[in-house]
Amino acid sequence: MEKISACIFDLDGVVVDTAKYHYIAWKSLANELGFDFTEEDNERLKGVSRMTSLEILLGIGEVELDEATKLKLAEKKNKNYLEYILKMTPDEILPGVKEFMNELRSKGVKIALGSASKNAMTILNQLELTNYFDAIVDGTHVSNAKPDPEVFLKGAKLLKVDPIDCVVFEDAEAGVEAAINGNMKCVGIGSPEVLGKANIVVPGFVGFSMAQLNF
Ligand code: B16
Ligand code: MG
Repeated sequence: MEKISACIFDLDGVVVDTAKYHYIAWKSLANELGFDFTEEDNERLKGVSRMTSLEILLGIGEVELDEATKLKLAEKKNKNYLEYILKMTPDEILPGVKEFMNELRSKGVKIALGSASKNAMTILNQLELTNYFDAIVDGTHVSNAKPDPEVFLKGAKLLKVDPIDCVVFEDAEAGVEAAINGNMKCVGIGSPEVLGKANIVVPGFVGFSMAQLNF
């Protein structure tokens, strides 16, 4: 096995399923604007920033708005989304995640977060997971969205490890590309059809261990 100094985790879709709450909040906004927003549409928002998500949603509804209105709508959606987030509990951590993180800790592998979300700190606190991370980089710290590798490279820098010795865990295609663009290894969490560029793709963390990081 090659040297692995750090594992960098995406948040939504890897550590926790917040996509369902994003969906409720975006759908409610779309309905207010007079059009429907399906679960299939919601797939297009995974891993994408809040404002880009809004642009995609408005494109689906063929609605054109000025910048000030867009900012207000994004804020409104986030307020609604936060009502769900603030009710989350540690039970919502996806199965196997904590066990794998405990293994990493016991083997001296550093752990970082690399998420597009500006609500990452709130979510980690709700999940009581904040203390598991040696470094946290989220949507409030970066100016370039995935597939730009900025979020992961910042994590590696904070941990003082070489990108080549990092493994990224990602559920979105743009996130897998960001890892590759950062010269990091990547485990895709989800389906091989979408995440085929990752070194390996697994459905989730149940039964997952460092032994599988042998690529
Ligand atoms: P927020 P990740 C991403 O999280 C979500 O996948 C994406 O759907 C969301 O639009 C984005 O965070 C921004 O979230 O509105 O909370 O800032 O997968 O990068 O952890
Ligand atoms: Mg994600």
